[in-house]
Amino acid sequence: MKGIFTALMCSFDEKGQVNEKGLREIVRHNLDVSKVDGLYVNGSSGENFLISTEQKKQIFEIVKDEVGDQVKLIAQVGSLNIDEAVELAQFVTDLKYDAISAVTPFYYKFDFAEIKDYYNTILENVDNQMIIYSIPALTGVSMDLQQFGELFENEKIIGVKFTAPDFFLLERIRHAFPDKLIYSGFDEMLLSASVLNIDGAIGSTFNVNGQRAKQIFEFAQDGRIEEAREIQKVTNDLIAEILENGLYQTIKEMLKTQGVDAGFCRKPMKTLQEDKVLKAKLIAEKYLK
Ligand code: SI3
Repeated sequence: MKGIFTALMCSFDEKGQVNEKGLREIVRHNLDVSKVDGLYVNGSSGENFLISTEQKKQIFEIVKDEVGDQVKLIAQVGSLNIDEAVELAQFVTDLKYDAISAVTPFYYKFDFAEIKDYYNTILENVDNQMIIYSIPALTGVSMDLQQFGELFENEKIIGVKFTAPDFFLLERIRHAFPDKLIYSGFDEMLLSASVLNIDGAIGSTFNVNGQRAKQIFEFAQDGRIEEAREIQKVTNDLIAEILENGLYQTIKEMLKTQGVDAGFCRKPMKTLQEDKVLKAKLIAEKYLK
């Protein structure tokens, strides 16, 4: 379960329906070109919070069918509707996903006891292992070291996807829980997290920049920091341009330049205007081989 996991994008058609052919092509690009170690399915980058339960299931099925046992698969099943989270957790466990993950419950200001109950309830109903998805900037939910420790008391919780720029907390978690898996979630901070001895990373830009992400992670593990830093620099030039142009839309347009039918984003995400589509093509030309 260690290594570079792409936070998989999904191809949608203009009406917002899953484009199966395009989704399979995105998967293949990640496996055959980027050669990542695994896929994180139906996370933020998969526009999970914009789609129906049936669409989530459809995506989980297509991805598993395309991947088989080639790489590890983590299914993000978190939902404010806990019945949906349990239903999806059972669904992907039957499909033989290697692990489940769930975003911390958001929107309502849940207290920690409620958050803990959410994870334990999902896990009581499923025979699988869980990776907590912590992304405070989007959920507003921050947890401290002691709270992570309390969640980790459940042995089925095997790790955390840590998407926060708090390297003090990251180091403390690493030190306190050497046996739990820590995945970094900010691609632009991959090297900084890697030197703290994380187990892997999960990111959206790996859909187009997976090879460089693998190099950064592997160089850092080998102590080849200067080489890793050079690649992180190019990576961050790329990420800065992607963020300025529109994150998910730009990654999709870049994938299209590689012959991948990456489709559109779901509303309310906007469709890029022609000038930004052109800019995405220029970014692809500059950074993709
Ligand atoms: O769940 C997911 O799709 C992710 O793994 C999200 C991941 O942490 C990304 N965060 C968001 C909000 O998209 C990052 O990969 C992020 O896009 C990247 O670091 C650029 O800021």
